[in-house]
Amino acid sequence: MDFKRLDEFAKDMLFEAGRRIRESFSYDLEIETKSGANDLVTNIDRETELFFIERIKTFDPSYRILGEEGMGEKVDNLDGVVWIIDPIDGTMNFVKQHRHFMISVGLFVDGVGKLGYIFDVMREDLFYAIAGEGAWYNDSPLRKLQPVVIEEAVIGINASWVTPNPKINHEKLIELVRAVRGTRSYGSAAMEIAFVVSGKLDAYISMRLAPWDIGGGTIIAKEVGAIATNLHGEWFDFLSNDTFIIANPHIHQLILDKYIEEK
Ligand code: 2AM
Ligand code: CA
Repeated sequence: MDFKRLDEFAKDMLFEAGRRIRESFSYDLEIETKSGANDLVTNIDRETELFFIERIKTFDPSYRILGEEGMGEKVDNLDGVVWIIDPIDGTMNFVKQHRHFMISVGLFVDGVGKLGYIFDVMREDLFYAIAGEGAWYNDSPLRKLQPVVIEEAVIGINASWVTPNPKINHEKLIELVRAVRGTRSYGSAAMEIAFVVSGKLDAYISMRLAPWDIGGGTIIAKEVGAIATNLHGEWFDFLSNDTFIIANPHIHQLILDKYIEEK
């Protein structure tokens, strides 16, 4: 496969999707809730996913699309070429802040990640990777992650996991919050992953992420030496939701061993 050509195709598609989303602020958003009051979707999420499906199917009708909004065919395996897409990651930020939301795209061939993109729509900032060739932030190559110790780490975590919750021992996470230099919470998993692969964060942890939240980011992670696993230290099937950690390789195992205790 010609990944250079696919990379150019993917970037054109992302930049145009970004333009459309930015223009959408001039008309009304239709906002609905999905699984709960803080799980939002808008007409723009759906329209953007449809735009990707139309573009990709025009490029090659055999390609399949696994998108958050389920606007394409049902995808229950990763045979052949599958694009895993979140048209807007951080929908609450999109709705409330008009910034801090990303488009996340991963191209998988027979289940192996080949091209990964995280696009910050309002800043027009692109983090991306071509498997085996490297990763970039716009035109600048991303470096391999440099060693970091836990005391100097800045980690991304949502405050709700540090309160009593059914998924994880929050007391241990409090110890982690005390051990590190600082914590951040941006409200877009793809943005936090983009920050880890570019060294702006040293780890990001979530109890509940879907394939489209992490598909593109895990491909970029491999190129810079960031380690992405579920909280058991395992790789993902990219078809179901899972727990998630991406971290600098020097602290990934330490965080799992010392600070993570799932219920
Ligand atoms: P979204 O905006 O695409 O829904 C917010 O903390 C992060 O978690 C966002 O990346 C958000 O993605 C994701 N998220 C929110 N609700 C989710 C759910 N029910 N399952 C998986 N990821 C979710
Ligand atoms: Ca989304």
